[in-house]
Amino acid sequence: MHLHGMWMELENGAGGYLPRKHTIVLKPAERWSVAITADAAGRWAFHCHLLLHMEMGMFRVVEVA
Ligand SMILES: [Cu+2]
Repeated sequence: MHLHGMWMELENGAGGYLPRKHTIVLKPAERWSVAITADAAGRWAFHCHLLLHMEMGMFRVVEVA
């Protein structure tokens, strides 16, 4: 999954060192937790890179106001 405009900090259980990512590769049905500091006002795309998945709904707009 790819978030435009802001970093996602991957909560990987490694203490305070959270990898900063724009894109996280997920296996089917896999779940990850991320922390996001919403510090960039605007409308940002949050989506899967597979066109079929985007057409099935894995494309959302994240709005930071
Ligand atoms: Cu996908």
